[in-house]
Formats: sequence, structure tokens, C-alpha cells
Amino acid sequence: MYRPLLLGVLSAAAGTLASTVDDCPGYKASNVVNRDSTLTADLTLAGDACNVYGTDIPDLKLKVEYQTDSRLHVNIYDAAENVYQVQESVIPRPKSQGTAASSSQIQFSLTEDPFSFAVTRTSTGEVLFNTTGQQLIFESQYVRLRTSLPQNANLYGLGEHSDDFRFSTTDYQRVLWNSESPFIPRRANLYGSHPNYVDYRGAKGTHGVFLLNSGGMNVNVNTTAVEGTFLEYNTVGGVLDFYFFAGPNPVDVSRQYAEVVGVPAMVPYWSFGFHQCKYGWPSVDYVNEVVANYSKAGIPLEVMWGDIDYMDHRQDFTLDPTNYPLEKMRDLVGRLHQAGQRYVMMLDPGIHRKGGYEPFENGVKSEVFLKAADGSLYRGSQWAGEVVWPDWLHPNTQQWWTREIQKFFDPETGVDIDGLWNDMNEASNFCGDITCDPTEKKRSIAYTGSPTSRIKRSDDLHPRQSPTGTHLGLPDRNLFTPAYRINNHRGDLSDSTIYTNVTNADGTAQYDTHNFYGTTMARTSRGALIARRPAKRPFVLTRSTFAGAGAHSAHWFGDNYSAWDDYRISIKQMLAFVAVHQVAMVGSDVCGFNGDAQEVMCARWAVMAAWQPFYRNHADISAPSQEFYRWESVARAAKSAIETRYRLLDYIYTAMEGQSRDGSPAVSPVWFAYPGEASAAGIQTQWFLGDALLVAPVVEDDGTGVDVYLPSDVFYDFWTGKKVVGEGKTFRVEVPALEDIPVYIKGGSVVPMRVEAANTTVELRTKNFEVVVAPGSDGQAHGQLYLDDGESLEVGSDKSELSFAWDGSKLTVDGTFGYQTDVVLEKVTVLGGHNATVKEGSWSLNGPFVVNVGASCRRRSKKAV
Ligand SMILES: *[C@@H]1O[C@H](CO)[C@@H](O)[C@H](O)[C@H]1NC(C)=O
Ligand SMILES: *[C@@H]1O[C@H](CO)[C@@H](O)[C@H](O)[C@H]1NC(C)=O
Ligand SMILES: *[C@@H]1O[C@H](CO)[C@@H](O)[C@H](O)[C@H]1NC(C)=O
Ligand SMILES: *[C@@H]1O[C@H](CO)[C@@H](O)[C@H](O)[C@H]1NC(C)=O
Ligand SMILES: *[C@@H]1O[C@H](CO)[C@@H](O)[C@H](O)[C@H]1NC(C)=O
Ligand SMILES: *[C@@H]1O[C@H](CO)[C@@H](O)[C@H](O)[C@H]1NC(C)=O
Ligand SMILES: CC(=O)N[C@H]1CO[C@H](CO)[C@@H](O)[C@@H]1O
Repeated sequence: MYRPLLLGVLSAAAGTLASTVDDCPGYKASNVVNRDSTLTADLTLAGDACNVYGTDIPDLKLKVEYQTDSRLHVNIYDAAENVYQVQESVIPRPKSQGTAASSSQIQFSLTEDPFSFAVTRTSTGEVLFNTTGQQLIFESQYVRLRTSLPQNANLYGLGEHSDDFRFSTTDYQRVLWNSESPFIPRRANLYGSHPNYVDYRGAKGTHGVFLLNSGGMNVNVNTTAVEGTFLEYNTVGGVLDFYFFAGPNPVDVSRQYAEVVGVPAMVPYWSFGFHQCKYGWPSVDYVNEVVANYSKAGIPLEVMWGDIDYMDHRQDFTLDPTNYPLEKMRDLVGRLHQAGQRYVMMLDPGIHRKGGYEPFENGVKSEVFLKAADGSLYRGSQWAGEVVWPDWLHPNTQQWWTREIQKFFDPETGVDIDGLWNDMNEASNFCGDITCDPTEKKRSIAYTGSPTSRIKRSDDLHPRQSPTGTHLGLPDRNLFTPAYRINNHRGDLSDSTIYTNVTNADGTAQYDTHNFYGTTMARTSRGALIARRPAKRPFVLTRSTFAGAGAHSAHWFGDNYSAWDDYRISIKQMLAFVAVHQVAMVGSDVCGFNGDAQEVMCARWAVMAAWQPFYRNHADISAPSQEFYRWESVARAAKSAIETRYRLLDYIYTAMEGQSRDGSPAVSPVWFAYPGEASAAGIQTQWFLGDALLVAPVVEDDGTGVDVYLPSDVFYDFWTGKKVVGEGKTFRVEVPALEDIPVYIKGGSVVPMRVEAANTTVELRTKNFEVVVAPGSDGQAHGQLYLDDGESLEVGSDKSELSFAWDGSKLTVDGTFGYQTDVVLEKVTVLGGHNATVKEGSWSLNGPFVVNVGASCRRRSKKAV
């Protein structure tokens, strides 16, 4: 369904002549001012306007800043500064440190006529980005820029998608337009938009490119005989606000990107426990049974979830009085809390438009809802029926949302939740297109909604202002059906979502801001949770994301399918989100959302996902029950997987804390740790969890073994402690038992673990530690352990950052020790040699110490863990 660009339309300005993109004149640079750390120029249309998909903007500005020695900012925008630019409140721009161009790792070079630019690596002259060869088009509703790339470039990112992690460079198109996407279709736009990519060139270095533009876009990546390989942005508006990240290591690129969009928010310790959810649990009694059955099966359940089933007629902030009555809900949550477990509930953005429904009435009073052209409330259709949608950019929305949340989730009188789940926030509109009248819309969902009472129309009529001021968006655009079409798999821009011509409170249009509707909802939910429990770290899970979403929330990959292909996709998506997009707390619906989960697949998925950050089993209402205890084999596999995960929970927590501090990815592809091994560039079924553990699950349908790639380095089998020397090659590992998963410790690592697991993370936190030392080829090893109370929003100095250093005979533990704990280190196991060496003792974690692992300690051949 790729639409060729040659779809000429009647030019608005020229009146009658049809033009094509080939007629566009490009731009010419003048008034070039080259200073130490900046370059500015004027760009002027270099001929007659082509007006292909809008009106050519005759005067542009180019602003280049060497912001740090590894970050280059290149912005091309309209001289009048009316074209929409993403609000500072959504993505606060990093300040430039004013680095001199001469000390930057990457260089900008300008070609004045016709205008083009290139970015090169200073040390090698390697060309990273080069727009020469195709004219820049900058129109009111269409912006195009192309860079040439090396043949067979290794490119990652441009999420959210369900394609290969290293995406194709031939005939490939990424569409960025957030949409509800059941079954996560391949080669299509999904729930989120992340216009950044990483370009890995083996030993020549890795760099990143971020286009800060929230407009709908097609990014075409292709290789043709004439043009070679290229990547071409085609957006329906906005400016060309680029950030280039020098790397040169892949991890550096991740960190440099985080400096612009923000690091992921640190999540609570408990959120790394195992979560269970399902759409379609009929009653709170049934939910109690699920909890009891997990306990009976001896499978540690940390968090229970409430999907929309709990609501009265699918309305936010209500309880179904028959099946989920308040008293029983309070009882459920009370008992969960007593047992050290947690409860998370869903809130959708669509608010039922119904007289007497307080959240709606209060929202109308506060003017927080999006409005139609005539100033009436903009209406659509969602679970509750006819709905209105909050304008997350309105100054009153946070307060309204916070109050509704505080009231409904009041610990004394309401449901005392531990976290929030935001779904349908692309936003999904059951009104498919303009022919739909939300009032009349008949939905197929099975519930008997009460008739909507009449709303006095006059209450609604306070029209939004039209845009005035800078960066709010050009006036007089066709915001509903622009001439340039992106390949949105749902149809037109406005299909199945909020109309794109709806205006936000600040004068911007949904046309420009659609892609971060969900992210701003998650941000507002986070704000509400902080207001509700100011000292506690909030937990928010969102379906829809935009660049920077990780700073506000966790993300799951949406409504996938109970199939092996989706099992594999969850690994690719995790790699992209954590390592490329800085959304760290991610995972898929374990065992799949739609369809019938097969026993063997579910067992493997339970085991594989235990090594991903967010670990939740969830299924659709139409899918058969798939709680882990439903099958004996799955229960056994899950128990074993959760046990190992819990023992490693502080190791995972430490990795996630690291990412929330400086963007170092908690999960990364093999080539991140071994950038010199270009043969690992395409690996998308293995990953590093933290720095030390390489996970290589079974990935073939009903497979009983896996081809494992180990880089040229020393590794140790995590389960046996046996040394395995990697050769940068793939070898076969048999994995017949469903509960088994190959995991390797990278030589040179020290891995902290709890000596035993527990049924809840509360209990886990009372267990002592051990460390496993896995010496590298130089005989040394290093590791970290981060400790805090697991839940404070501001930990201040009440944290410990332990560093472990093994020099061949002794383990030195140093660092900071602000978090006081009675838990001690009771065992040190040193791998290597024929048998592991074990030293036992009781070392306090409240200060530095040294463990001498001399000849006197006992040696043994026991399992490492
Ligand atoms: C960019 O590409 C053009 C056309 O291939 C080439 O002439 C130019 O040298 C390149 N720029 C740089 C900086 O290499
Ligand atoms: C890639 O190029 C081929 C050949 O010119 C063309 O048919 C195809 O549509 C192009 N695909 C994209 C995504 O640009
Ligand atoms: C819980 O387990 C009991 C006994 O095995 C079974 O009858 C019941 O259906 C289960 N209920 C749920 C919700 O899993
Ligand atoms: C958006 O466009 C549709 C279709 O033309 C129109 O019915 C609607 O009134 C417009 N809404 C706004 C807010 O302009
Ligand atoms: C968890 O609880 C079960 C009983 O439900 C018990 O058999 C098991 O030993 C407990 N596990 C841990 C690690 O404490
Ligand atoms: C390793 O342990 C086994 C069993 O405890 C023992 O028989 C063997 O001698 C040990 N080997 C070395 C090299 O210590
Ligand atoms: C719409 C779509 O692409 N659905 C896919 C979901 O996953 C299954 C199995 O992996 C595919 O067969 C479907 O095509």
C-alpha cells in the first residue's frame, strides 16, 4: 500500500498547475554566520514554489549548535516561527554547553547552493548523514529530507514496530502515527512513535539521530541501483529539529539520547515482581480465587491487576456495584497488602459524557475536555459509550485528574491502589471515521449501558482560541485530510482516533500533537500518583508512547497474539525500547494477549519473560484462561523462573537504577557490549540483562534447543558455573526441559544475588546476599549493587552504591553506604578453574570490606546458583 510520491495535487498557490516533488526547487543558503560553537544561515526557496502537498515556505532558518562534544543540534525552521514545534513542556530542550566546533566529535558541513548538509565523524571523516542529492522540501503540510547511507547499514529504532530489531534497508517504510493496533501488525504503525534511530558501523563507531518532530510521518528506507541506500523523512508538518549523537560506542549513543529526552523514571522494587492480569475476570470473587490459586500452586504472585471489568458500565472512577462492589474491593486490596502483594487498576482517557457522572461534570466545570470547532465538547465513542477526552495540555487537567484519582483511590474510603494503568490512549476512538455519530454508535461490546442522559449544550460553548504566537502551528491548514498521506494502517489520520483538527488549550492542534497524547496522559497520571502519595515512587503503565515516555511510565507492547512469532517479537521490541528509545520498564503480555495460549509456548514464555524488565501475564476476554497454574508444566516452569528472577532482583534493580541515572541501558543487544563484533549486528533473540548476564532462550516454535551466539570472550554457564570460551560463533545448546533457559555470565563480572528467593518482594528484602565472581581473561572482575528502600521517590542519601572488585585473590567491596541494612553478604563464589571456590561469612553491607579468598577456603563442584 505504499503510495508513490508522484501523486500530484492541484497547487493551491499556482491555481491550476499540477506539480510533483520533482518540480520542487530546494533552498539556497545565505547570510551564513559561523561562530565557535554555532552556525546560522537563512534558507531561501531557490525557485518557483512547487506547492505539492501544501504551500512552500519561502524563508527558513538554519541553526546549528555544538551543544556538547558529542551532541550536535541542527534545526531547520520557518523564519516566521509559526510552524509547530513540540512544546518545551512536553520535551524540555537540553541547554547547549557551547562546545567549540573544533573540539566536537562530529562536524557539521554546509553546502550553500543548493542547500544541503552533512555530518561527519571528526576522528575518521566517516560521513554519518548527508542530504546532498535530493532537494529539501519544506511546505505547510509536507516536509521531506533524505540522507544517503552506506550499503547494508545496520539501523535500529524508529519504533514502535513489530519488525526486525535491525530493520531492513531495502523497500522498508516506518510509519509513525500512534494507533490502537490489535495483533501488532507487521510493517505498520503501532501504539507509539519514536523518531530516533541508531546507526551501528562496527569498528567505525556508532551514532544516533533523533528528529524531534511529533507529526505523522513516513520514513522510507530503501536501496536502489541509482540512489544507493537512503533514509528519507516525509512528515505532514513540523520542523526539522535534529539531534546527532556521536557515540562512538553504542552505550554512549543511548546515554546521549537520554540527555535530550530524559532518563527513564526509577520504578518501585515491587514492580519487578510477577504480575497477573486478565480482561474478562467476571467478579472480585473470581479475582480472589486467582490469588488463592497462585498461592496454592506455590507460584509467587506480586501484583494483581484490574482491567475495565471492575468498572460500572466501563466508566473510569466507578465500580461495578454487583460484581466488583466497594466493600469487597477494599477487602481484596486489604488482604493483598497484608500479604505483601499489590494492586494496579486501569484508567482510560475516554470520559463518559453523561449528566450526573461526576468526573465528567467536574471536568466540564474545569474546562479540561477537548472541544469541537463550535466550542461544544468534542465527542467520540469508547468503552463507556459516548465520551469526551481530556486535553492533557490544559492547565486545569492535572488538578482535575489528580482530584478524581485521590477521591476514587482514597486509601480510607476507596480502592487503595499501588499503581495505574493507562490504556486506549493513542487515543483509540471506536468511531472509525466521519460517518460515525458517537451518540448513535452501536458497539458490539457485551454490556447493557444505561441511556445517556441529556446534556445541556450551552454549558459546553467556550470555544478554544485560535493559534497566535510562535511555534503553535500554521493557520489555514487542512488538518483533517492533508494532501500528503502517511500509510496509517487505520486509514486517514483521524480514523479511529481523536480528530486531528481538534484544537488543544494552548492553541496547538491534535494534528501536530496526536503522537504524544498518550505520553502526556501517562505524565499526568504520574503527577496524580505523586500528589496522592508524595513520598512514594509512582508506577504507571501506558500503552501509547512518544519519545521521552520512559521518564513518566512503563510500557507493554500491546495486544499481541499467543503465538511463537509474538514471543520472538517481544524480544526485538524490548531491545528497541530499552536500548534505543529509553523506555526501560517494558515487556509483553506473557503467553500472549489474543488467542489460545499453548502449554509448551506458555511455559517457555513464562521462563523467557522472567529475564525481561516488566513481567506480566495478561490475556483478552476472548482468550482462554492462561494463569500459570492452569497447567502443571507451566506452573513448574514459572516457579523455577520466578525463583531465579527474585534471587537476581537486586541485580536487575541495580541495572534499572543505572539507566534511570544516566541512560546506560539495563537491557542491550549483544553488539552493545562487543561493538567490534559486527557479526553480532543482526542478533535479536539474545540479550544482555544488566552488564553481566547474556540470555539466550529457545526461540523456535516448540523448540528443544537453541543456537547460541557467544562473542569472543570468556563466559560462564550461569547454571553450572562452567567456563565457556566464546569464539564469535553460534553453537547448538539442547534445552529439553521447559523450565530451562541458557544464560551466561560475562567474564569480568561480579553478580550479586539473594541467597534464596521468597514469595513476595517484601520478604525477599529480608534475605541475605551472595555474590558470584566470574573472572575475565585477565583474571579480574567488577560489579555493582544498588540498595535503597525500594519505594521512596526521593532517596536522597539513603542509598548504597556498592562496587565489587576482584583482583584474582580478594574481593574488595567499596562505594557509598547511605542505606542502612541488617542484610549481610554471606557467600562469595569464585568461578573459574575446575571447581568453584566458595567463601562463607557474614559481611555487613553498611561499610566497605575485603574478602580474602585464599587457599584455605573450601572448593566444590556445586552449581553456581
Ligand atoms: C555528500 O554527498 C555528496 C554526493 O554524493 C558528495 O559529493 C559529498 O562529498 C558528500 N559530503 C561529504 C561531507 O562527504
Ligand atoms: C523502494 O524502491 C523500489 C524501487 O524503486 C520501489 O518500488 C519501492 O516502492 C521503494 N520503497 C520505499 C519504501 O521507498
Ligand atoms: C482455582 O482452583 C480451583 C481448584 O483447583 C478450581 O476449581 C477453580 O476453577 C480455580 N479458579 C480460578 C479462578 O482459577
Ligand atoms: C474537523 O473536520 C471535520 C470534517 O471536515 C468537521 O466535520 C469538523 O467540524 C472539524 N472539526 C473542527 C474542530 O474543526
Ligand atoms: C512460598 O509459599 C509456599 C506456600 O504457598 C511455600 O511452600 C514456599 O516454600 C514459599 N516459598 C518461598 C521461597 O518462601
Ligand atoms: C573438585 O571437586 C570434586 C568433588 O568435590 C573433587 O573430587 C575434585 O578433586 C575437585 N577438583 C579440584 C581441582 O579441586
Ligand atoms: C494483524 C497481524 O499481523 N497479526 C499477526 C499476529 O501474530 C500472528 C502470529 O504471530 C500472525 O500470524 C498475525 O498475522
